[in-house]
Amino acid sequence: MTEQRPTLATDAVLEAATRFELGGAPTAARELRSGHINDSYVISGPGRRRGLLQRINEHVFTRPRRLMENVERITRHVAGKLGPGNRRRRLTLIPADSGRTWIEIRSASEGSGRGRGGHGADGWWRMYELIEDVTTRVTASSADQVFRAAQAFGRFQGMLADLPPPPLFETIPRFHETSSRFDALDEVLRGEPEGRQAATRRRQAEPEIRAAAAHRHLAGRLMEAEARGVPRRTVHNDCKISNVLFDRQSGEALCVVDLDTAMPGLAAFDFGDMARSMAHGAHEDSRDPGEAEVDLELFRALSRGYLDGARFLSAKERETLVDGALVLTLEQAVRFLTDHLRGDVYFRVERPGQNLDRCRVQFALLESLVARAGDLRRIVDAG
Ligand code: GN1
Ligand code: MG
Repeated sequence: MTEQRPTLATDAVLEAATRFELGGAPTAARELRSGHINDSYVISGPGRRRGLLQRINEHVFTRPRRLMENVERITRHVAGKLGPGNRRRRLTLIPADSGRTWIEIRSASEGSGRGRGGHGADGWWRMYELIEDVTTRVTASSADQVFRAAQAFGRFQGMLADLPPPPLFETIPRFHETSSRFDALDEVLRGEPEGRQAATRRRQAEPEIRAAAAHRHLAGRLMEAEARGVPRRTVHNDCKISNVLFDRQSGEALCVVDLDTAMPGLAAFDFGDMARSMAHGAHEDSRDPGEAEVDLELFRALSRGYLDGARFLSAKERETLVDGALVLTLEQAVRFLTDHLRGDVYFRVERPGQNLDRCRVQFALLESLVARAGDLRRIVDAG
Protein backbone atom coordinates (compact mmCIF):
# COMPACT_ATOMS: atom_id res chain seq x y z
CA MET A 1 0.00 0.00 0.00
CA THR A 2 2.84 2.35 -0.65
CA GLU A 3 1.71 3.52 -4.06
CA GLN A 4 -0.57 6.47 -4.56
CA ARG A 5 -3.86 5.63 -6.15
CA PRO A 6 -3.81 6.26 -9.88
CA THR A 7 -6.81 7.94 -11.38
CA LEU A 8 -9.07 5.15 -12.48
CA ALA A 9 -9.91 4.98 -16.18
CA THR A 10 -13.39 6.26 -16.95
CA ASP A 11 -14.41 3.03 -18.64
CA ALA A 12 -13.55 1.07 -15.48
CA VAL A 13 -15.68 3.46 -13.42
CA LEU A 14 -18.55 3.21 -15.88
CA GLU A 15 -18.22 -0.57 -15.87
CA ALA A 16 -18.91 -0.53 -12.14
CA ALA A 17 -21.59 2.17 -12.45
CA THR A 18 -23.54 0.14 -15.03
CA ARG A 19 -24.19 -2.46 -12.38
CA PHE A 20 -26.37 -0.12 -10.29
CA GLU A 21 -30.00 0.64 -11.00
CA LEU A 22 -29.76 4.21 -12.11
CA GLY A 23 -32.61 3.74 -14.59
CA GLY A 24 -30.49 3.10 -17.69
CA ALA A 25 -26.91 3.16 -18.88
CA PRO A 26 -24.66 5.72 -17.15
CA THR A 27 -23.42 8.41 -19.47
CA ALA A 28 -20.59 10.17 -17.64
CA ALA A 29 -18.37 9.94 -14.56
CA ARG A 30 -16.62 12.76 -12.71
CA GLU A 31 -14.16 12.05 -9.92
CA LEU A 32 -14.47 13.82 -6.56
CA ARG A 33 -11.09 14.04 -4.89
CA SER A 34 -12.05 15.52 -1.56
CA GLY A 35 -12.01 12.34 0.58
CA HIS A 36 -8.78 10.86 1.89
CA ILE A 37 -9.77 7.22 1.77
CA ASN A 38 -12.38 5.95 -0.72
CA ASP A 39 -12.60 6.71 -4.45
CA SER A 40 -15.74 8.71 -5.27
CA TYR A 41 -17.42 9.58 -8.58
CA VAL A 42 -20.51 11.47 -9.61
CA ILE A 43 -22.31 9.35 -12.20
CA SER A 44 -24.79 10.83 -14.63
CA GLY A 45 -27.56 8.56 -15.73
CA PRO A 46 -30.30 8.90 -18.28
CA GLY A 47 -32.64 11.78 -17.54
CA ARG A 48 -31.52 13.96 -14.67
CA ARG A 49 -30.81 11.22 -12.18
CA ARG A 50 -27.31 11.09 -10.75
CA GLY A 51 -25.55 8.78 -8.34
CA LEU A 52 -22.52 8.96 -6.06
CA LEU A 53 -20.46 5.88 -6.84
CA GLN A 54 -17.78 4.87 -4.35
CA ARG A 55 -15.10 2.24 -4.34
CA ILE A 56 -14.37 1.22 -0.78
CA ASN A 57 -10.72 1.29 0.22
CA GLU A 58 -10.09 -2.26 1.34
CA HIS A 59 -6.77 -1.49 2.98
CA VAL A 60 -8.63 0.69 5.43
CA PHE A 61 -11.97 -1.12 5.55
CA THR A 62 -10.95 -4.75 5.56
CA ARG A 63 -14.49 -6.12 6.07
CA PRO A 64 -16.57 -4.30 3.42
CA ARG A 65 -19.54 -6.65 3.74
CA ARG A 66 -19.92 -5.84 7.42
CA LEU A 67 -19.39 -2.16 6.67
CA MET A 68 -22.24 -2.25 4.15
CA GLU A 69 -24.49 -3.99 6.68
CA ASN A 70 -23.87 -1.03 8.97
CA VAL A 71 -24.66 1.46 6.22
CA GLU A 72 -27.86 -0.41 5.34
CA ARG A 73 -28.98 -0.44 8.96
CA ILE A 74 -28.25 3.25 9.44
CA THR A 75 -29.89 4.42 6.23
CA ARG A 76 -32.98 2.27 6.91
CA HIS A 77 -33.29 3.52 10.47
CA VAL A 78 -32.88 7.16 9.49
CA ALA A 79 -35.40 6.72 6.65
CA GLY A 80 -37.84 5.27 9.21
CA LYS A 81 -37.38 8.38 11.36
CA LEU A 82 -37.66 10.93 8.57
CA GLY A 83 -40.38 9.21 6.58
CA PRO A 84 -40.66 8.49 2.87
CA GLY A 85 -40.19 12.08 1.71
CA ASN A 86 -37.19 13.99 2.90
CA ARG A 87 -34.90 12.33 0.41
CA ARG A 88 -32.53 15.28 0.52
CA ARG A 89 -32.14 14.86 4.28
CA ARG A 90 -30.79 11.35 4.27
CA LEU A 91 -28.60 9.01 2.28
CA THR A 92 -30.28 6.42 0.07
CA LEU A 93 -28.43 3.41 -1.33
CA ILE A 94 -29.17 2.48 -4.94
CA PRO A 95 -29.57 -1.29 -5.41
CA ALA A 96 -27.17 -3.18 -7.65
CA ASP A 97 -27.93 -5.91 -10.18
CA SER A 98 -26.65 -8.38 -7.57
CA GLY A 99 -29.82 -7.72 -5.58
CA ARG A 100 -27.63 -6.17 -2.89
CA THR A 101 -26.50 -2.65 -2.15
CA TRP A 102 -22.96 -3.34 -3.28
CA ILE A 103 -21.01 -5.25 -5.89
CA GLU A 104 -17.61 -6.86 -5.80
CA ILE A 105 -15.63 -6.98 -9.03
CA ARG A 106 -12.64 -9.31 -9.30
CA SER A 107 -11.13 -9.71 -12.73
CA ALA A 108 -9.04 -12.84 -13.18
CA SER A 109 -6.09 -10.87 -14.54
CA GLU A 110 -5.82 -8.62 -11.51
CA GLY A 111 -5.54 -11.49 -9.05
CA SER A 112 -4.85 -9.64 -5.81
CA GLY A 113 -7.43 -6.99 -6.78
CA ARG A 114 -7.07 -5.01 -3.56
CA GLY A 115 -8.92 -2.11 -5.03
CA ARG A 116 -6.10 0.38 -5.09
CA GLY A 117 -3.57 -0.47 -7.77
CA GLY A 118 -4.23 -0.99 -11.46
CA HIS A 119 -6.71 0.65 -13.71
CA GLY A 120 -9.33 -2.06 -13.57
CA ALA A 121 -12.64 -1.87 -11.82
CA ASP A 122 -11.62 -4.42 -9.20
CA GLY A 123 -12.96 -3.83 -5.74
CA TRP A 124 -16.08 -3.22 -3.70
CA TRP A 125 -18.48 -0.62 -5.01
CA ARG A 126 -21.69 1.00 -3.81
CA MET A 127 -23.85 3.86 -5.05
CA TYR A 128 -25.93 6.46 -3.24
CA GLU A 129 -28.54 8.74 -4.78
CA LEU A 130 -26.80 12.06 -5.35
CA ILE A 131 -28.36 14.84 -3.31
CA GLU A 132 -28.64 17.76 -5.73
CA ASP A 133 -28.33 21.51 -5.19
CA VAL A 134 -26.06 21.31 -2.19
CA THR A 135 -22.73 22.83 -1.26
CA THR A 136 -19.99 21.49 0.96
CA ARG A 137 -17.37 23.39 2.95
CA VAL A 138 -13.86 22.50 4.01
CA THR A 139 -13.66 25.40 6.45
CA ALA A 140 -16.30 27.12 8.52
CA SER A 141 -17.34 30.47 7.12
CA SER A 142 -19.75 31.73 9.77
CA ALA A 143 -21.04 31.00 13.26
CA ASP A 144 -24.47 30.34 11.81
CA GLN A 145 -23.12 27.68 9.50
CA VAL A 146 -21.22 26.02 12.36
CA PHE A 147 -24.37 26.01 14.50
CA ARG A 148 -26.31 24.28 11.74
CA ALA A 149 -23.62 21.69 11.03
CA ALA A 150 -23.16 20.83 14.70
CA GLN A 151 -26.91 20.60 15.20
CA ALA A 152 -27.13 18.22 12.24
CA PHE A 153 -24.50 15.91 13.74
CA GLY A 154 -26.26 16.09 17.13
CA ARG A 155 -29.57 15.15 15.49
CA PHE A 156 -27.88 12.33 13.62
CA GLN A 157 -26.70 10.85 16.93
CA GLY A 158 -30.20 11.41 18.28
CA MET A 159 -31.82 9.48 15.44
CA LEU A 160 -29.48 6.57 16.06
CA ALA A 161 -29.96 6.56 19.82
CA ASP A 162 -32.67 3.90 19.50
CA LEU A 163 -31.08 1.83 16.75
CA PRO A 164 -32.24 -1.71 17.56
CA PRO A 165 -29.47 -4.05 18.77
CA PRO A 166 -26.94 -5.42 18.09
CA PRO A 167 -24.49 -2.50 18.12
CA LEU A 168 -23.00 -1.58 14.76
CA PHE A 169 -19.96 -3.51 13.61
CA GLU A 170 -16.64 -1.79 14.37
CA THR A 171 -15.47 -1.09 10.85
CA ILE A 172 -12.05 0.00 12.12
CA PRO A 173 -11.18 -1.44 15.53
CA ARG A 174 -9.78 0.99 18.13
CA PHE A 175 -10.48 3.82 15.69
CA HIS A 176 -10.53 6.57 18.31
CA GLU A 177 -8.40 4.83 20.89
CA THR A 178 -5.81 7.57 20.97
CA SER A 179 -3.24 5.57 22.91
CA SER A 180 -3.16 3.01 20.05
CA ARG A 181 -2.42 5.87 17.67
CA PHE A 182 0.57 6.71 19.84
CA ASP A 183 1.61 3.04 19.81
CA ALA A 184 1.62 3.18 16.01
CA LEU A 185 3.80 6.30 16.12
CA ASP A 186 6.18 4.63 18.60
CA GLU A 187 6.49 1.67 16.30
CA VAL A 188 7.62 3.82 13.38
CA LEU A 189 10.03 5.72 15.59
CA ARG A 190 11.57 2.54 16.98
CA GLY A 191 12.79 1.55 13.51
CA GLU A 192 15.68 3.24 11.75
CA PRO A 193 14.44 5.26 8.73
CA GLU A 194 14.93 3.13 5.63
CA GLY A 195 16.65 5.17 2.95
CA ARG A 196 17.40 8.83 2.42
CA GLN A 197 13.81 9.93 1.90
CA ALA A 198 12.65 8.35 5.13
CA ALA A 199 15.55 9.97 6.99
CA THR A 200 14.61 13.36 5.55
CA ARG A 201 10.99 12.87 6.54
CA ARG A 202 12.00 12.09 10.07
CA ARG A 203 14.35 15.05 10.30
CA GLN A 204 11.65 17.42 8.98
CA ALA A 205 9.24 16.14 11.60
CA GLU A 206 11.46 16.47 14.67
CA PRO A 207 9.50 19.38 16.21
CA GLU A 208 6.22 17.51 15.70
CA ILE A 209 7.66 14.31 17.19
CA ARG A 210 8.54 16.38 20.27
CA ALA A 211 5.07 18.00 20.29
CA ALA A 212 3.45 14.56 20.24
CA ALA A 213 5.51 13.50 23.25
CA ALA A 214 4.70 16.74 25.09
CA HIS A 215 0.94 16.18 24.74
CA ARG A 216 0.91 12.44 25.27
CA HIS A 217 -0.52 12.79 28.77
CA LEU A 218 -3.86 13.76 27.15
CA ALA A 219 -4.15 10.54 25.16
CA GLY A 220 -5.94 8.46 27.80
CA ARG A 221 -8.49 11.05 28.93
CA LEU A 222 -11.53 9.79 27.09
CA MET A 223 -10.79 6.16 27.87
CA GLU A 224 -10.59 7.15 31.55
CA ALA A 225 -13.97 8.87 31.25
CA GLU A 226 -15.38 5.68 29.78
CA ALA A 227 -13.96 3.70 32.67
CA ARG A 228 -15.84 6.12 34.98
CA GLY A 229 -19.10 5.19 33.29
CA VAL A 230 -19.49 7.60 30.35
CA PRO A 231 -21.56 5.52 27.91
CA ARG A 232 -20.83 4.37 24.39
CA ARG A 233 -23.54 5.15 21.89
CA THR A 234 -23.79 5.12 18.11
CA VAL A 235 -21.73 8.05 16.90
CA HIS A 236 -20.64 9.26 13.48
CA ASN A 237 -16.88 9.25 14.13
CA ASP A 238 -15.89 11.57 11.29
CA CYS A 239 -17.73 14.78 12.13
CA LYS A 240 -15.83 17.21 9.98
CA ILE A 241 -17.58 20.09 8.34
CA SER A 242 -16.90 18.65 4.89
CA ASN A 243 -19.20 15.75 5.79
CA VAL A 244 -22.26 18.02 5.92
CA LEU A 245 -24.37 18.86 2.85
CA PHE A 246 -25.78 22.40 2.94
CA ASP A 247 -28.74 23.42 0.82
CA ARG A 248 -27.42 25.69 -1.92
CA GLN A 249 -30.26 28.19 -1.57
CA SER A 250 -31.12 28.30 2.12
CA GLY A 251 -27.79 27.22 3.62
CA GLU A 252 -29.65 24.71 5.78
CA ALA A 253 -27.56 21.71 6.92
CA LEU A 254 -29.58 19.04 5.14
CA CYS A 255 -27.77 15.81 5.66
CA VAL A 256 -24.62 14.35 7.18
CA VAL A 257 -22.69 11.98 4.95
CA ASP A 258 -19.85 9.45 5.18
CA LEU A 259 -21.31 6.66 7.28
CA ASP A 260 -18.32 4.32 7.04
CA THR A 261 -17.03 4.88 10.54
CA ALA A 262 -20.40 5.30 12.25
CA MET A 263 -20.19 2.77 15.09
CA PRO A 264 -20.16 2.63 18.87
CA GLY A 265 -18.16 5.43 20.47
CA LEU A 266 -18.32 8.41 22.79
CA ALA A 267 -20.26 11.58 22.07
CA ALA A 268 -16.97 13.37 22.78
CA PHE A 269 -15.40 11.78 19.69
CA ASP A 270 -17.90 13.59 17.50
CA PHE A 271 -17.77 16.83 19.42
CA GLY A 272 -13.97 16.68 19.26
CA ASP A 273 -13.91 16.16 15.51
CA MET A 274 -16.27 19.08 15.10
CA ALA A 275 -14.08 21.36 17.19
CA ARG A 276 -11.11 20.16 15.15
CA SER A 277 -12.76 21.07 11.87
CA MET A 278 -15.19 23.92 12.63
CA ALA A 279 -14.03 25.98 15.59
CA HIS A 280 -11.42 27.88 13.58
CA GLY A 281 -10.98 29.15 10.04
CA ALA A 282 -7.98 27.11 8.87
CA HIS A 283 -8.07 24.59 6.07
CA GLU A 284 -6.92 21.10 7.12
CA ASP A 285 -4.45 21.33 4.25
CA SER A 286 -3.17 24.82 5.02
CA ARG A 287 0.58 25.36 4.76
CA ASP A 288 0.32 28.07 7.37
CA PRO A 289 -0.30 26.54 10.79
CA GLY A 290 -0.55 30.07 12.21
CA GLU A 291 -4.09 30.20 10.77
CA ALA A 292 -5.22 27.40 13.05
CA GLU A 293 -6.35 29.07 16.21
CA VAL A 294 -9.58 28.41 18.04
CA ASP A 295 -12.19 31.09 17.47
CA LEU A 296 -14.39 31.35 20.56
CA GLU A 297 -17.36 32.64 18.63
CA LEU A 298 -17.27 29.62 16.31
CA PHE A 299 -16.74 27.32 19.28
CA ARG A 300 -19.77 28.82 21.04
CA ALA A 301 -21.88 28.25 17.91
CA LEU A 302 -20.60 24.69 17.73
CA SER A 303 -21.40 24.00 21.36
CA ARG A 304 -24.88 25.51 21.13
CA GLY A 305 -25.71 23.78 17.85
CA TYR A 306 -24.54 20.41 19.08
CA LEU A 307 -26.29 20.66 22.46
CA ASP A 308 -29.47 21.72 20.69
CA GLY A 309 -29.30 18.70 18.35
CA ALA A 310 -28.13 16.21 21.00
CA ARG A 311 -30.69 16.79 23.72
CA PHE A 312 -30.36 13.24 25.01
CA LEU A 313 -26.83 13.94 26.30
CA SER A 314 -26.21 13.19 29.98
CA ALA A 315 -24.37 15.56 32.32
CA LYS A 316 -21.49 13.09 32.47
CA GLU A 317 -21.15 13.06 28.71
CA ARG A 318 -21.31 16.82 28.56
CA GLU A 319 -18.37 17.07 30.94
CA THR A 320 -16.21 15.13 28.46
CA LEU A 321 -16.81 17.35 25.43
CA VAL A 322 -13.91 19.76 25.82
CA ASP A 323 -11.56 16.86 26.47
CA GLY A 324 -12.91 15.45 23.21
CA ALA A 325 -11.75 18.59 21.41
CA LEU A 326 -8.24 18.27 22.83
CA VAL A 327 -7.91 14.53 22.40
CA LEU A 328 -9.33 14.27 18.88
CA THR A 329 -7.13 17.11 17.66
CA LEU A 330 -4.09 15.46 19.21
CA GLU A 331 -5.08 12.11 17.76
CA GLN A 332 -5.44 13.52 14.27
CA ALA A 333 -2.05 15.25 14.58
CA VAL A 334 -0.47 11.94 15.56
CA ARG A 335 -2.20 10.09 12.71
CA PHE A 336 -0.98 12.60 10.11
CA LEU A 337 2.51 12.53 11.64
CA THR A 338 2.67 8.75 11.60
CA ASP A 339 1.53 8.64 8.00
CA HIS A 340 4.12 11.22 7.01
CA LEU A 341 6.85 9.12 8.64
CA ARG A 342 5.56 5.96 6.96
CA GLY A 343 5.68 7.58 3.53
CA ASP A 344 2.03 8.67 3.05
CA VAL A 345 0.51 5.23 2.85
CA TYR A 346 -2.89 5.98 4.41
CA PHE A 347 -4.20 9.50 3.76
CA ARG A 348 -4.39 10.53 0.13
CA VAL A 349 -1.85 13.27 -0.66
CA GLU A 350 -1.45 15.52 -3.68
CA ARG A 351 2.09 16.65 -2.88
CA PRO A 352 5.08 15.60 -0.76
CA GLY A 353 5.03 16.89 2.79
CA GLN A 354 1.27 17.33 2.82
CA ASN A 355 0.67 15.03 5.78
CA LEU A 356 3.33 16.88 7.76
CA ASP A 357 1.66 20.19 6.96
CA ARG A 358 -1.66 18.71 8.04
CA CYS A 359 -0.05 17.54 11.26
CA ARG A 360 1.32 21.04 11.92
CA VAL A 361 -2.14 22.57 11.53
CA GLN A 362 -3.52 20.12 14.08
CA PHE A 363 -0.74 20.84 16.58
CA ALA A 364 -1.17 24.60 16.20
CA LEU A 365 -4.89 24.21 16.82
CA LEU A 366 -4.22 21.93 19.78
CA GLU A 367 -1.93 24.52 21.39
CA SER A 368 -4.67 27.12 21.16
CA LEU A 369 -7.34 24.71 22.46
CA VAL A 370 -5.15 23.88 25.44
CA ALA A 371 -4.49 27.58 26.11
CA ARG A 372 -8.22 28.39 26.00
CA ALA A 373 -9.49 25.21 27.66
CA GLY A 374 -10.92 27.20 30.61
CA ASP A 375 -12.96 29.39 28.25
CA LEU A 376 -14.10 26.37 26.27
CA ARG A 377 -15.36 24.66 29.44
CA ARG A 378 -17.27 27.79 30.46
CA ILE A 379 -18.89 27.95 27.02
CA VAL A 380 -20.02 24.31 27.12
CA ASP A 381 -21.27 24.71 30.72
CA ALA A 382 -23.30 27.77 29.71
CA GLY A 383 -25.06 25.64 27.07
C1 GN1 B 1 -10.37 10.54 6.78
O1 GN1 B 1 -11.89 9.79 4.03
P1 GN1 B 1 -12.25 10.93 4.87
O2 GN1 B 1 -11.67 12.18 4.31
O3 GN1 B 1 -13.71 11.02 5.10
C2 GN1 B 1 -10.33 9.64 8.02
C3 GN1 B 1 -10.81 10.36 9.24
C4 GN1 B 1 -9.99 11.62 9.45
C5 GN1 B 1 -10.10 12.49 8.21
C6 GN1 B 1 -9.26 13.73 8.33
C7 GN1 B 1 -11.46 6.08 7.73
O4 GN1 B 1 -11.67 10.73 6.37
O5 GN1 B 1 -10.67 9.55 10.38
O6 GN1 B 1 -10.42 12.31 10.58
O7 GN1 B 1 -9.72 11.76 7.05
N1 GN1 B 1 -11.11 8.44 7.80
C8 GN1 B 1 -10.59 7.23 8.04
O8 GN1 B 1 -9.68 14.66 7.38
O9 GN1 B 1 -9.46 7.06 8.48
MG1 MG C 1 -14.55 9.62 6.61
